[in-house]
Amino acid sequence: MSNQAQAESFTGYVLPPLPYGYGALEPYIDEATLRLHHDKHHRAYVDKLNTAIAPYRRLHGLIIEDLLRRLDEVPDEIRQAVRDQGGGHAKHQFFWKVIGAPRGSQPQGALAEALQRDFGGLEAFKEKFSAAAATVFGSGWAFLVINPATTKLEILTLPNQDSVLEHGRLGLLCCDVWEHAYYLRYQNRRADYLDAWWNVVAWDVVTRRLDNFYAGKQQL
Ligand code: MN3
Repeated sequence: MSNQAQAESFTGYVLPPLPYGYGALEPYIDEATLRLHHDKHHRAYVDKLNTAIAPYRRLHGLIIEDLLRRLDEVPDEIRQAVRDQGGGHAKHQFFWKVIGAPRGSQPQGALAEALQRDFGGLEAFKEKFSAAAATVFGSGWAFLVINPATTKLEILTLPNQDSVLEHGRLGLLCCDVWEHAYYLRYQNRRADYLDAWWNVVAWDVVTRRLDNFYAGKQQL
């Protein structure tokens, strides 16, 4: 089959619908920002990723996390596009899941214990995470991850759309600090966005992600 024909038969990655209404995170994250962020920015990552990999049939059908884990097998000419656009798709998919309408959830069980052990408790963790997120230079993300080698929790920041999977870590929580995530409501006040963002963190989901890790289930 020619590359052209493969490209035509390739359906590719799909933009998942936002798992809540566009206004669900008000007043912390406004509806206009969420609409643009999901429908325009996230869609663009998906579309550009699909364009990049369409001619490379052996890369088709992988879940996005596996594609990012196997970046070294991706041809040189599209590796950066896959890192950027694929990383963008994976992280936004992750981001939408770990935030939600405020429902008063708190870290539970193993997560609560690990936050105490590794950071001195939830409030101390939040301070450290916010400080790390506030100092990401330019565009990037902050993450709470588990290091499978040590089973300790770590805070990690990465530029652009780089993936924690490239660093051998599994993400539990992530915060988008690209300006497109907050500029409409908060302009240049990233610290105000971060303060508001804690209100929409879905701690029940984050708790389950760590429980899944301990149970040996794949993180998605
Ligand atoms: Mn974003």
